Amino acid sequence: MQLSFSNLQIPKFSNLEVMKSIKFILVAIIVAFTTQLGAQKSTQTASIKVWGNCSTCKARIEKAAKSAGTTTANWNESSKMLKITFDASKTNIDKVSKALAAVGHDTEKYKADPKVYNALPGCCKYPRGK
Ligand SMILES: [Cu+2]
Repeated sequence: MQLSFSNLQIPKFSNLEVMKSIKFILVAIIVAFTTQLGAQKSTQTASIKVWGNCSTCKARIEKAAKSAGTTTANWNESSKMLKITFDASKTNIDKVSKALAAVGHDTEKYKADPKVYNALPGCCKYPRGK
């Protein structure tokens, strides 16, 4: 009796403790992993070519990029390059390019609708290939 008691009770008890510890460790790992994922903002940077002319274009381009979800947007009038930073879970180059075409600015991915382009102020009518 004494032998079976110690053989059965003590191992059972310690197994339970081991199980509890394993559960605790697993939960801790999951929590740590999830927290890390949440904290890791997948910030990306990109440069896209956007056709435009002047400082009015610059303002329009940067506003459109930000409205499409970029964190920062900086268009260079002479190089025609738009530098953006964005959270990849919120937006992407495709979305930004579409937003730019929607306000009249051609990108390599999307061209602006001729109606929208024609409605731009004269100073903003950047040269357009056919
Ligand atoms: Cu302009």
